[in-house]
Amino acid sequence: MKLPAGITESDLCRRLDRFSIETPSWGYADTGTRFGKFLQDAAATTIEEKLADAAAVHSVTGCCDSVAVHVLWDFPAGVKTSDVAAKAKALRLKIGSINPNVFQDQCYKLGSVSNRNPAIRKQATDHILESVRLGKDVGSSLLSLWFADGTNYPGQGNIRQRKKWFESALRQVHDAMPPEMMMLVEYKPFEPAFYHTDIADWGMAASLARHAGKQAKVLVDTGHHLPGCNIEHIVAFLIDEGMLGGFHFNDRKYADDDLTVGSIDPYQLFRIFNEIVLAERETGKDLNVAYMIDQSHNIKPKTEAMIETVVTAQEYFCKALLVDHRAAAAAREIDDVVMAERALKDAFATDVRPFLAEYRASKGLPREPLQAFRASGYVAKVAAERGPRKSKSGGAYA
Ligand code: RM4
Ligand code: MN
Ligand code: MN
Repeated sequence: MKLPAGITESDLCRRLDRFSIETPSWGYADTGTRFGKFLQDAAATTIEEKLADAAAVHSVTGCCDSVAVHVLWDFPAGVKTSDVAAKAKALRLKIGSINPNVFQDQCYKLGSVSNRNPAIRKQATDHILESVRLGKDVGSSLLSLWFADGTNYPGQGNIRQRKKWFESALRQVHDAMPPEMMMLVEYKPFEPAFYHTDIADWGMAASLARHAGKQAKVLVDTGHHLPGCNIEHIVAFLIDEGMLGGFHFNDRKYADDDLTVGSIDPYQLFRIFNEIVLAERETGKDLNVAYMIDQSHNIKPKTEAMIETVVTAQEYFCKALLVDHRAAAAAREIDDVVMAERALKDAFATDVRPFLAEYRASKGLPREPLQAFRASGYVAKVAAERGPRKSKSGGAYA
């Protein structure tokens, strides 16, 4: 494997040791499209089952000991936060980002914090404030905010008024956060709203985060851009502004498809990691960025899809570590566009899988996480336990 000048294999290993990626509790559950939901016997239903699956993924990959939770789905009435925290700890996991849910209840049909009705705005803000408290209880310092707020028709809402409601809600939440907590503001251009989304892009998210306060940054979900968007450019820009807070990784072809990472455009994933590695090399320190997965595996088995994604993310991060940035910079100095690009292409083309297999073996992990997971029989075991408890009807669209 060709290494960039001045970088050793042990440098790569040390950086990989610090590369971890959070898996989402909802990625282990039965999900679907708006046309329906297909159930898998092995898919998790309760937070206990989701944590068990996350632990199984971590046991073969070694780099995902943190689990994102969605408040409404994971903490229904009767579930105690202290129990969840204790269960996670027993499995050697941490509860990671806290995701409030202000999009599912009937009252949010016309918006949450930008709803015209002050009582609904208050209900939404109170739920997010409750999520801040929940984060404190489970030892999480990340509050991850995604809003479905938007309108379907021109004239339906006063866009500037809604912006002001957003500013004041996020400010209020920010003021309630403990000093170690970070607020991540996620953007999405469309869906479920189809005319305008209140936080449609990274610029709006950055503006709202700045209004909220110093502990607020932008969350880039790789599935939340219009076709053709240059995501790594956004990433580089946000890094330079000190506003990049984290990622929701997934892949897409058309919309917010939530496919496994790298399945459609692995070069894009590599280019994103390349911007991160370049910035880290320039400053000599790791970026403080939360790497998270946000996927919904409707066709693939949940845990296998998660392992695939984690392994792919690790591979492409490793490839980005192979970019000879000095060679690229030297090529730029003489306007040699071809060789500057070549530095990226060479790294991208390198097969890092044998190196990563050795790296895993050196840590007592399986060389091939997916194969080891299949051999463990975990899916069949949990399917036998969980399957009979599930209703076989699936979920209808209408
Ligand atoms: C949204 C967005 C959020 C996620 C929900 C379930 O499209 O990506 O991050 O929490 O889906
Ligand atoms: Mn997301
Ligand atoms: Mn999404």
